[in-house]
Amino acid sequence: ISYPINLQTLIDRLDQLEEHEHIQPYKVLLVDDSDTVAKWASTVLSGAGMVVKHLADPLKVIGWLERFNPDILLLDVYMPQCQGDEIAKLIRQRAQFDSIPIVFLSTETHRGKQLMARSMGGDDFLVKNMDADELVAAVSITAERYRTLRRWMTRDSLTGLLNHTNVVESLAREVARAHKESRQLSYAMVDIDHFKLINDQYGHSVGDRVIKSLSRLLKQSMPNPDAVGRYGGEEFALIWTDHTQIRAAQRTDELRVLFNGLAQSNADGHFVATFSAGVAQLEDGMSAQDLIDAADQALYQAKAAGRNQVGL
Ligand code: GH3
Ligand code: MG
Ligand code: MG
Ligand code: MG
Repeated sequence: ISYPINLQTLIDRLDQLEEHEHIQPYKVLLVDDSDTVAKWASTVLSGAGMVVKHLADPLKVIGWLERFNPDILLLDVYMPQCQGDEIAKLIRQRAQFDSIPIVFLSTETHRGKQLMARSMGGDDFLVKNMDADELVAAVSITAERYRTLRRWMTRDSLTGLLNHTNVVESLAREVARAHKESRQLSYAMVDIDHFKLINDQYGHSVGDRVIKSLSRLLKQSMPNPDAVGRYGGEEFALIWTDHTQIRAAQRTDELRVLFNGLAQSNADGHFVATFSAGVAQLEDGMSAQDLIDAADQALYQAKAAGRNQVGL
């Protein structure tokens, strides 16, 4: 099916929104030695739909940041074991936690001391006698801002798919898991055929729409939306977990047929776009890069053999 351009733009927007449909509740890690404060904050934030984990011992925070992977850390300043701002400083020395906001929650009302704590790596400073609404608003605003930031860092803006860096990281994780647990793993590199011609004949905005229509198809058809990434311009990466090469090639070929069936629209009417793909499977001793290279080699064969086909 094809739609007029303005409607198509709207559909693309909705597609991008789709991913936000399954909004995950914010995960809050609350570090406070006071049970009273912890109980109050936990009740308020859980009541607003958040998932709260309370830690009374600040020295356990690093382990819990890794395990719980919170959207936000609420940190008391005065605790018997150590100061919250010292904890913040320690966390900020580790790049892996850069995208977790730290908000102090303290009875401290002295401006200078608040600023000092923030200079140690805190994003905000909340004073403990606030009302419930204020706490919920402050936590959700900061958590949401960081989520948006993370989304921009990991996703491609044209398609909403994982970007190059993140799909390669995702593949590396799956390669490690497949080796460790002796699972099958295949990888497909998909490349639109003669894409330069599409750009040259119809213009870049039509080219962009072809890229988006393929992204949408791949996102909707893959078992897990994060198994698809935009590897490069008109190149896509498909991670087929628990698939042999043959099975992954069959399923990639089904996608190829579906893509053939889409009518792409330009100013004068419709045209058909095609892709070629190369599929490789993980063998003993192979790295993620080896897998990508093998798929690339198979893609090259598919192109040389006439395009619009899946190579092994
Ligand atoms: P082949 O069948 O061998 O893959 O031919 P091709 O023309 O698709 O191959 P090539 O890789 O040489 O061309 C890809 C082109 O895609 C080059 C580049 O200008 C274009 N391109 C890359 N990213 C984008 C994008 O985001 N939007 C548009 N419209 N074009 C893009
Ligand atoms: Mg305290
Ligand atoms: Mg290419
Ligand atoms: Mg191409």
